[in-house]
Amino acid sequence: MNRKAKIIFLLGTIMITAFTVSAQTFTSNQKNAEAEKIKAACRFAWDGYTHYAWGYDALRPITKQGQNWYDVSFQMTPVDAFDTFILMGLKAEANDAKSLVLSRLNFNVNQEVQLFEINIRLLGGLISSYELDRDPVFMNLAKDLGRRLLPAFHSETGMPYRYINLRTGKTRDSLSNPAEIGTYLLEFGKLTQYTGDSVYYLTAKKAAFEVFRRRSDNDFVGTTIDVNTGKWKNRESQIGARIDSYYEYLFKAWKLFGDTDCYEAWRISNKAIKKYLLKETPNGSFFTRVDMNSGKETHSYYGALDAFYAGILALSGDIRTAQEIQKGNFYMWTHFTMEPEEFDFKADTIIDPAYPLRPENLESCFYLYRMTKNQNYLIMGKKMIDDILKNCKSKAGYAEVKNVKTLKLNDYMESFFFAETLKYAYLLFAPEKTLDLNKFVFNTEAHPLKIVK
Ligand code: DMJ
Repeated sequence: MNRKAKIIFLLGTIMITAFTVSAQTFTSNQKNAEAEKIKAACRFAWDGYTHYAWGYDALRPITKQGQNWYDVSFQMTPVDAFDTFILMGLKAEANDAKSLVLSRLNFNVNQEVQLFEINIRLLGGLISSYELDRDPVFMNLAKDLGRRLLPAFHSETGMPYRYINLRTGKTRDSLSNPAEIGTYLLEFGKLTQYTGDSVYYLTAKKAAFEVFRRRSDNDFVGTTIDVNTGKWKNRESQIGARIDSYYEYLFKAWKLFGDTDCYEAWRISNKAIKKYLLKETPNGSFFTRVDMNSGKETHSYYGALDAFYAGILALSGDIRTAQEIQKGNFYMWTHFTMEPEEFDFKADTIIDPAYPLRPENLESCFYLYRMTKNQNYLIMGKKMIDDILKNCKSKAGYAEVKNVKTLKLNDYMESFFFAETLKYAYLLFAPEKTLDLNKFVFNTEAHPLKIVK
């Protein structure tokens, strides 16, 4: 190449580079506009709830009705939504939600509930609401609920039953799983902080470690276990449904409370996860499923729930692996119109075609953006948000997708759409000071809890 050609080539390269970077750069005005768009979506969804489902657990946005989980309402949507409204600065919506919670939420009812869901959505939501708003009624409700949940742990091993009656304390269903056994450390630890009673944290920690000490020689846990006999009933190991937040809470109990036992359990588990489950492919990295004893692959399935792990790795400082997984997460989202609940990453085929408004992919995108400031995560996040707002929008809110191939909708809006999906989407574009990750840790339902010094 002669001198002139070299200069032209160099200039061309500079221009292409400059164009690529500027095309991928969000100005602060553009970030504001994205944040405002998500706030508007949140207002629209809440309007639907207030018009058609006021006081119910959830909204059915297509037929415009309310729906409860049980015979009585536990105000799932307002509890889950309150802290999101606070973070978004939606004052009127926060007041609405608060008035419902304070005037209607009552745990003194003869009703059996699922311990895990009540803990992550309601107990986590109430504690977080108290920490952001300081109204003592939130904390009184949390303490009352926590006390009613404790008898669930009175099994032969200390691992909890899946269901408990809030008034009688009667328990049911000893066949549980690591997520439904190990996801209490954060909420119960906070109860210990606010009641001064160590029973909460000790109970939650014992349960999680009863799972951990039954791990295989490969350091894996299975998917189903009997909380009385302590025997594994399903030995498939993976990081998605029924196991996910067990790992999440081991790591986050260290972040929130500085519990080094939990960190060590997470470190050992994470080493096994990375050694046996993590699979690199040209489309990004995915986690596979194995038999907990042999380590042999059972299914090469990966899905919406598994996507959270990139966020945990990003928080832990393992950015390189997190980035590879997020590449896989985004492939899963874009390859099939929208993210399916589960796909076979080797066969590249869908196993479960639903998209029930899940947050995990956006959640990991949010953590990676915070940790790297790489604009690509804003681009990824925007694509996912735009797909949700376009494909899930219905008459009075946002509906689950029954099948990502046909985009047919299902008449239900999960409360975690407010608690998590919209929150992570908003925080991705909002100024960092809106939520400082040095001061807060999110529970698995994205309720921010203040880090205890
Ligand atoms: C939420 O209830 C929680 O994030 C839970 O840990 C897993 N699934 C849903 C959201 O997908």
